[in-house]
Amino acid sequence: MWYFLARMQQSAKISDPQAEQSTPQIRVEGVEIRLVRLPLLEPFETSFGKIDSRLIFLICLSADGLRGWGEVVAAEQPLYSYETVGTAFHVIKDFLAPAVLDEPIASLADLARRFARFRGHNMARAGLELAYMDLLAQARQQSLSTLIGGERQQIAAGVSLGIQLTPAQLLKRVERYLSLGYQRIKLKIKPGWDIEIVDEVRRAYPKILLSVDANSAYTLADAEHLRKLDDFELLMIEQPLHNDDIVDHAKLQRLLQTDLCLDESIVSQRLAQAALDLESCRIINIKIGRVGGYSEALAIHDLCAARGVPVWCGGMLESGIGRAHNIALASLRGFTLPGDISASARYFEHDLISPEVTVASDGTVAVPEGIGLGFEVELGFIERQTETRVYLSRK
Ligand code: OSB
Ligand code: MG
Repeated sequence: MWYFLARMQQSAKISDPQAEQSTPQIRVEGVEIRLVRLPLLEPFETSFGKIDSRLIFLICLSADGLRGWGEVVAAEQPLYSYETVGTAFHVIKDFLAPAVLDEPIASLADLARRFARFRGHNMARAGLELAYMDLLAQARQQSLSTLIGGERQQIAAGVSLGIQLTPAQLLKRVERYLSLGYQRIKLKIKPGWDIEIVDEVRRAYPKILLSVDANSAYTLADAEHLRKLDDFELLMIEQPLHNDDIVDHAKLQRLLQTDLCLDESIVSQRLAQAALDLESCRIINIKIGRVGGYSEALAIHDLCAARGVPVWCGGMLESGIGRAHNIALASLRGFTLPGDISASARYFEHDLISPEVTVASDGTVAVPEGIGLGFEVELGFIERQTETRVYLSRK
């Protein structure tokens, strides 16, 4: 009961970050879009495909001499979701940026309301919400974490390991990240790369926090096969079934002991609520991009906290700019499981922020206390890597 009351008070703070401190309205003068190519140190393979670089989609909002940064996490191909760099570019340029530039922004809720009439394109809207929140944090001289009511000084780091050519290569990577202190290992699985490799990793490391992520590679007809995963004491099985399903997942959850976690299916607070009502999962992965920004991510966090459902912060192979936002989000009290938040060096030779994100030997990432993102944005490096730059301003 005590805990519940504490949560209720905190929710009130979270859902209206400006309730306790007045903020000047933010009059956005320009929306800059930059597409920045960043090679990955290693290719990343999931059940839906393999990539060896990211085209990082940055948004920079300017207002009153301040610059707020956000990242659109869409990929180049519509494989994880229907959004792409191209669709996000179109939707931002033609619909969302004009709504941002229209009138001074009073609050996060005001911004979310302007976007509410548009359907879908969550990653595009999230990019603008992120940049706005960085601006707001700077205007209030606060860190992003403080702005949203974060309580943790450190967050638990996990790593998501892609499909490898051989089980031996996978084991080598598991060993590497465990020796670096990572608190949870997640294995990407697909038919043909599942039971045997989980068995091998589990036998080598009987005690670690281990989970799997199928990115929708199975159907309910595979239930008997997936039941074999119950033997390995997994922390969770992430998104085994179709990307927009919550009904079959509920049927599958009833057949499994292992907790299911939904990623792709949870695109809004409404769907999170429906999935919890249906008992489609017992854990939720919150990705700010997938759910359309901070307003929705905070609402899902609050919903899950009120229902005692653990959440964790997912990743989309973001640059340090998106990662800084993920770190802030994961500092909220309800993020009780290690996230897919890894060091910059796990992804890139050179990140877009300094200092780079590092994981301490105890497997934690420090939540920065500096204003805004809490990291410097490496403008010179961004400039050198920029493939496309577009500046939108009020007509
Ligand atoms: O399903 O969580 C996923 C990366 C791209 C698209 C989808 C996913 C992922 C990851 C990587 O698992 C998480 C990360 O380290 O950023
Ligand atoms: Mg996932």
